[in-house]
Amino acid sequence: MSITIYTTPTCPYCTAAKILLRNKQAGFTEVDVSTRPDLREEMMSRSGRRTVPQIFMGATHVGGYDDLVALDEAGGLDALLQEHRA
Ligand SMILES: N[C@@H](CCC(=O)N[C@@H](CS)C(=O)NCC(=O)O)C(=O)O
Repeated sequence: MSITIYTTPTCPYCTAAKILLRNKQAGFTEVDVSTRPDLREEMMSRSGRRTVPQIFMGATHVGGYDDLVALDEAGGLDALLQEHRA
């Protein structure tokens, strides 16, 4: 199961989310939706949201950066990452 993060290059929340994941040594696939309306559509259809970032762990939708931080603060992120480590 892999981690996917939909991003755009200019989005500070995307940068912050990637830093948090990297700090936890979590590998991820980045999908830049800035020039790909089809992939933005895929992101919106999978997440029901239009903002970036949108983070998925396998099929599980974590949400955006705020959701990632909230999950971490609640103690749930490390366990989820453990499940999705390659
Ligand atoms: N609370 C969200 C904020 C995300 C957000 O505002 N992203 C901006 C780019 S940095 C965005 O997608 N703006 C476009 C829009 O609001 O439609 C999160 O933590 O992920």
